Amino acid sequence: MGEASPEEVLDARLRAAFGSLTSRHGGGTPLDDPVRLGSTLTVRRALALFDAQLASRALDLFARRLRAEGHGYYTIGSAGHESNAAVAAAARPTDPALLHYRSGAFYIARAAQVPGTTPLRDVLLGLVAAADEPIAGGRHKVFGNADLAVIPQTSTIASHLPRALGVAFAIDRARKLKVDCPWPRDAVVVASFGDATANHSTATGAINASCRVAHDGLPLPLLLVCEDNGLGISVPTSSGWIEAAYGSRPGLAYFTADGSDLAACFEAAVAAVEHVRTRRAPAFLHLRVVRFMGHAGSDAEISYRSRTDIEADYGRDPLLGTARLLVEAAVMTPGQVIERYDAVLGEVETLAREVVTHRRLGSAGEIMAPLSPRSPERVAEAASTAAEPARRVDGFGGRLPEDGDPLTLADSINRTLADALLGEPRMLVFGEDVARKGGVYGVTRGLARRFGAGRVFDTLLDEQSVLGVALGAGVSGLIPVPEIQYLAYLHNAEDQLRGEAASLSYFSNGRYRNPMVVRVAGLAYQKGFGGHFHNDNALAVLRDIPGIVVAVPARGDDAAAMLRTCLAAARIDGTVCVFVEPIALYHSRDLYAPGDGEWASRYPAPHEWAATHVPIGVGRGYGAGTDLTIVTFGNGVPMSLRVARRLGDGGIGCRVLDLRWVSPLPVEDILREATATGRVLVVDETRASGGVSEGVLAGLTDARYRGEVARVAAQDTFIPLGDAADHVLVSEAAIEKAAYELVNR
Ligand SMILES: Cc1ncc(C[n+]2csc(CCOP(=O)(O)OP(=O)(O)O)c2C)c(N)n1
Ligand SMILES: [Mg+2]
Repeated sequence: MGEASPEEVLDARLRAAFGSLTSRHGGGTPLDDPVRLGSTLTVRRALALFDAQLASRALDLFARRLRAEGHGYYTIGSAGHESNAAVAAAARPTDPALLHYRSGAFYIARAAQVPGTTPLRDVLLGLVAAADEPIAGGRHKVFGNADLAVIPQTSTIASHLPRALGVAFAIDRARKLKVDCPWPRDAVVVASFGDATANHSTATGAINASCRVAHDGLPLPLLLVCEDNGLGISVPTSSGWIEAAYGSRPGLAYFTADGSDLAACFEAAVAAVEHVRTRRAPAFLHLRVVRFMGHAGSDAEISYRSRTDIEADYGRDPLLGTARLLVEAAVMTPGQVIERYDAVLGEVETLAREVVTHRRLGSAGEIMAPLSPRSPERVAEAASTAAEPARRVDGFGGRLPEDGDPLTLADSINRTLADALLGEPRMLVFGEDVARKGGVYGVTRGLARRFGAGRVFDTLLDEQSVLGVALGAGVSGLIPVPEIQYLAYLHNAEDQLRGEAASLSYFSNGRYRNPMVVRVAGLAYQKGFGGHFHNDNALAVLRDIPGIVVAVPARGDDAAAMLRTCLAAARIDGTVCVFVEPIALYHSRDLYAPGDGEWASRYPAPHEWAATHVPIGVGRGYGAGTDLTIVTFGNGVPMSLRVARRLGDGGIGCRVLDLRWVSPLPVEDILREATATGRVLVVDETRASGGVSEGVLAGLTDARYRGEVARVAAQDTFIPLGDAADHVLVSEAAIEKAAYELVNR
């Protein structure tokens, strides 16, 4: 006989412990009596929560069995954490919840409050990656359900906490702005996570931001639930650390309970939820729990934990704790407890046998369908619709931008944001320095004054929190337009875009979306502020995120149209858009010669918006020369246009294609323009390795383009300070030289 598996051991220990409880005779304790003297937990509720706890445990046992049989793909369980069911009982099923992967009993207890739900089946479908699993559709094993207000999480620990902050922020902000929100006005956000996770910078950043918002007197109804089992896989969390770190934070009320005592957990959870709901202020609920069966199916915890420690945990099994409560209240006998446990195991077994027959995802098309849906016609229509004329006149203080002088890139973005704020009451503009200062480059100047601090506001200095507010606002019915001050400072928060924003629709089969347009000031060549971090010229990190749209406008009129497109795509399709604004072009007016004004552009009036609409993935052509096609974007556009004029003077006819969108690339335009001349020079201000030109060349290769190709791109380096930058960036001289070489091949 082989050694017993961890699940067999846990099951046997629990049965033995149930059996050894001292039976109290009596029975018939009224269902509405307290389960323990002085407790607010009634017998009725304790029984319901016990069912959720038992069911969660049964799912963990069957997750392992399904894995062993080759049907299941996930074995991280909730065993030992099941007192989190009490948190669900203390909250409402309409309170948005972002759950730890061990919050299974919470999920089941919440579902039990909503008629018609099938939580056990949901979880089992997730374990076997069935295509009809109700949230991720077989794309991931998560706790999520739009009917239960459970927003699904990724596996990246702590990455849901900035979003939780954002959802909490959005509830009261939406009410203040009188716009619709999917969550009730007095909702509380519940976000659970582990003790090791509580140390992650993403967690500490989000918790710090919550404290700060509360400190500033703004509403932030967020309940942070730390399910502290004392371990992060194999690494212990020092004893007392969670309480030391979070027990006395400004603005953060601290509650704690022993996770083996359901009544104590319920009371603490009720107090914590009450605090958050009535005061609209954050709280930290610290549940001290144990973890059974190691971290996951393959983890042999005996290699890093002592037998004594492992042994001691069995005495703190929350299922045993609840059974003891019920037996001591003479609600059940030990025999009845075991009968109940067996009944739940039987129920899960029957469901498990059934779910393995369900269909799995069957094609790339099916898998990718919810990634980033697009409805170009509806987007075009929405992008062409402005606020009422009278509102615009009022909003622009009587000076409509279309009646004024031609505008720079920066001013066009400013007017477009104003127009969008006028037309879309759900839209928010925020970031570091965007409000009072009006942005480092003045792009958001005047917007805070005109639209008020409720809609245009400064955030604290934490890009993860900036994007987290956007994630939470987007999923709460608002249209966030966060600003990242410089491209180089997106990187420390990039996972909020990649792991969270871009993946939400995918991992929720389109049930949740987080529309947003992230404005990022970026790219090189700016003279005011030198060095790499203000001249970051790399976009690879954005281009490889599935589903997102990355726009790089080079001139004012394009910026206006493209920003309207991005905002419309966010509203209509829930698209995650990144709008990269070339800093060096913000204030350019001239193209060929000082004073020519050729890089400024008239702001189109609303009746012209439809005709000037720029769809996602459509570039802009300049010229019709037949000798050479220059494919470029951003700062490369004015440089290439100047070179093209000089080449023209030398008898070489050029056409220039501005990609405008670096993701998705305008592949059709590239091919058409390339074929027209048979010679393509890609002018790429991003780096040779990982830069945009790689995508352009791959697009040409994929389409079996047979003509001549060359490229100029920036060096594979960081950008140095001062004029030394010119040695590593693409220059007009280099473009011109490469053009001659290509034409003379
Ligand atoms: C950002 C990140 N780093 C590493 C991991 C790998 N990982 C998964 S769970 C885990 C430990 C988490 O411990 P804790 O937060 O205490 O939760 P527990 O599993 O103990 O409930 C780690 C390191 C991850 N998922 N995400
Ligand atoms: Mg832990």
